[in-house]
Amino acid sequence: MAVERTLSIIKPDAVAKNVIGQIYTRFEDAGLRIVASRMLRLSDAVAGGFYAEHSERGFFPDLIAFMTSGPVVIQVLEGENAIAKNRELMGATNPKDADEGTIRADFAESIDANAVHGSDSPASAEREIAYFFATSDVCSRA
Ligand code: RTP
Ligand code: MG
Repeated sequence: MAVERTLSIIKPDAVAKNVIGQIYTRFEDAGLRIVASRMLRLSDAVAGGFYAEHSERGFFPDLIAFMTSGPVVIQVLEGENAIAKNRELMGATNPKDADEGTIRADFAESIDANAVHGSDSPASAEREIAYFFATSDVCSRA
């Protein structure tokens, strides 16, 4: 199986809950490596560009308001099957539907404040990593 990279965001609710380290441990325990990392506050423009695929959806204004409500921690995760593995660790979008033991089941409050983001395909991973990191910022081991 190929080594992949994926873009992960610890959203404002999880940063506010002080569980950055607990979420990083889940990535590491699953065999994913953090190969780039930064903490920042998203502007409306940056959050809107990131979630551009959802710009026509009714939930878009709430999504942008939430993503800009506090600092986020953004990382590139690297490992075998990293994109699907991270989505498994995250659990379903709505924490009410998320499997026991997933990040969203354990740390998320609602479909809006759902703790983490993860790229959903190789194409989105490539776009999303480039959106937040220069190639030289990614300390890949692959
Ligand atoms: P994400 O992109 O944040 O990793 O989440 P996802 O793939 O699981 O879900 P996606 O469909 O990409 O939606 C992006 C974010 O928008 C919010 N959302 N709200 N009210 C709603 O019906 C609704 N649907 C989506 C969620 O916060 C979701 O994470
Ligand atoms: Mg998504």
